[in-house]
Amino acid sequence: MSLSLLGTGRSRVVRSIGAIALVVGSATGAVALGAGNASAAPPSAAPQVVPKPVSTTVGVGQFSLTSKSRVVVGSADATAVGADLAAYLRPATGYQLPLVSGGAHAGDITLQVGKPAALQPDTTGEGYVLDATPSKVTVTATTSHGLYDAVQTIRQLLPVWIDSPTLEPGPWTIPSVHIVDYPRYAYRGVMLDIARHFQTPAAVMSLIDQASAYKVNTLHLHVSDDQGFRIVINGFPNLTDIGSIGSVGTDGRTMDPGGFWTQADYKAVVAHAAAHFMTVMPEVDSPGHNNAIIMSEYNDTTNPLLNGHPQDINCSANNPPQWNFSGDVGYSALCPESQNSFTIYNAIISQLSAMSTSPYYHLGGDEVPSSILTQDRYASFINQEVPLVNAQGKAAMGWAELAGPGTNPGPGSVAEYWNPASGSSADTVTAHEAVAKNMKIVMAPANHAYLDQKYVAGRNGNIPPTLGLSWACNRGCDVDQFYNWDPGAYVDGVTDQNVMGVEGAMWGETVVNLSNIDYMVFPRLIALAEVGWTPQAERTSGYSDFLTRLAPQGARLTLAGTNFYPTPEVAWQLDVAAAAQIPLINGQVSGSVASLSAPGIAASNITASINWGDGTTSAGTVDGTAATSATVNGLYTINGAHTYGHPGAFHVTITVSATGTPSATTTTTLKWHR
Ligand code: TNX
Repeated sequence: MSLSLLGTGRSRVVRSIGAIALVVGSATGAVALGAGNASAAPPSAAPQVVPKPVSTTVGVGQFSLTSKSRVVVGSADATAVGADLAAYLRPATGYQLPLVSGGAHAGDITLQVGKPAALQPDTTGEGYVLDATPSKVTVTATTSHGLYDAVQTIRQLLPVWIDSPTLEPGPWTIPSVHIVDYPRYAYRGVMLDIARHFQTPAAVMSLIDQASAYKVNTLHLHVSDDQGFRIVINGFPNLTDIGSIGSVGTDGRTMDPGGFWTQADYKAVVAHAAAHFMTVMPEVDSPGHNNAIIMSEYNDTTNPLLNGHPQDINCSANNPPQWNFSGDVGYSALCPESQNSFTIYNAIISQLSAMSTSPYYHLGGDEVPSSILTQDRYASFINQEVPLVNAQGKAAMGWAELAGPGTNPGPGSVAEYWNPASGSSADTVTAHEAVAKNMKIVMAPANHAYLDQKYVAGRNGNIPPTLGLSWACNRGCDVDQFYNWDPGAYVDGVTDQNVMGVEGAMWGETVVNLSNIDYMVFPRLIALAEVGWTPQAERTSGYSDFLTRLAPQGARLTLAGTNFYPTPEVAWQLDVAAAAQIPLINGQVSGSVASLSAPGIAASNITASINWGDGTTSAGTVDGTAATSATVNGLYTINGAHTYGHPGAFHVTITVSATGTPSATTTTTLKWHR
């Protein structure tokens, strides 16, 4: 019995051994409280956690979170994360979940900082040990970051509806499990380009919320490129007054709207990231990808910080410079001979560094053709810029060209390898140059890590039609391409000794808003999060194992309002939950009876049937909008109408079906007292 209940235990496939209806509370007579549902436990007891933990041992039975449960924090350094945990769990459960210290009671979740022997191999401090038994859940981690990582695991051990922003009926169970977990790589990043298309701080915070749920720990913000400069820099008002006027033109427009953040906006994003245990690393590309800076400062002759002749910063193809809001690259550069270049850069580097939490500052360094700057002049620029970065207490990171001939990227510097080339290809040269310069490497080969590449391209189609590029993925890069590679064995001679981590890069040429971004980022970033976290040996159980664990993330993203591409590689599931409160007034029900997550399935292809528990069954209607590249993969509502002939307690069963997907069911009890 207990074993058959391991797993999420609700809204699952109908191959049930009988539904369990829990009656929660009693109604006032006018309103019936929907109750717990839970059709069958899934046949496999393995918890569906992404990224997959280092080791997971499933025990017997399950823990139940109840209205009496508390979050027990063992010490002050666990308090903030304990508060996060309670805040994650309150909306869907409706439980108070008070934060307390002292001994744990049955039903409590305890977070404590300690040094479990099992975490000896963890060099990052992000590891944790999680024990769930039928009576309690206990987490021990060496740092509060480890506790936070464990909290993300706890969320995934609970049924998917825990991520609902509104009350859900439960039950809220966690399988008995012993998890020892820590990351493979210290650096697991997501890059967002807010230069090609301006994005609001709120959009970036939303990305932080979702990325951190998969233990991504670095937000790399690309805040400047040819088409825009996005952060106010004191002393250089033109950088935003002029530099932020536009974004890459899409949809037949020459230019899309621009925008910029104040320093207060930037600090708010950094604080939001810190609260999610993510550091923020800014990037202002250099010496190329610089047209917005050049357009801003070329005529800034009266700026007292410059020498009156700022035109000498311009080494671009065009002199004087001109705006170009297309996605062109490789035509702009700042001159390494101009003191003004470094006066401007010093202001940018010092102000952004002071506001940023990452130990790294990303100075770009990519794609400067030798026709614009020779390698000597490129290296000269880098070698003058690196000391400015180091003077702020930051190590330099850059695209892997940074490691090229003549550069001196400085102590602790990191090369971000973007080239798709692998193995012994001659095009892997930048990775070897980085190793030769004792640099660490962040792996982001474009054909495995560029989130702006189309899912399906070229001869197989063009998905999504209006978003994405295909230069690195000329047949498209779906989730498999993001999952099936090993950063420590990608380039011959570059091993985990050299690799510091992985990063997904969301370039902004084609993505206009958060919904567009989310559609390109998810679910592929989740694959990269596992590549960066899970030991390679644990991933050899294969891609299908990953896809099984990815499937429930569809409902979690949907519930969070996060758009995503419902790739056909994943057997997305129907997840249905009875409404927590179904109004039953004078024997009549009319309106929403359940919520449904059905990634990639149009409402018109879903049927719902409601067995009212009094001998009648009627069809429900399915309302909501399926995802497109511009709308969130919607949560559907099941509506129904029924009139009972007499008072009583009625066991209601709601079943949803769609071709090609196992149907799902949920049960609830309606009570009508006269
Ligand atoms: C390459 S590779 C770029 C970006 C573009 C991106 C588009 C590299 C470091 N830079 O400037 O936005 O391709 O996919």
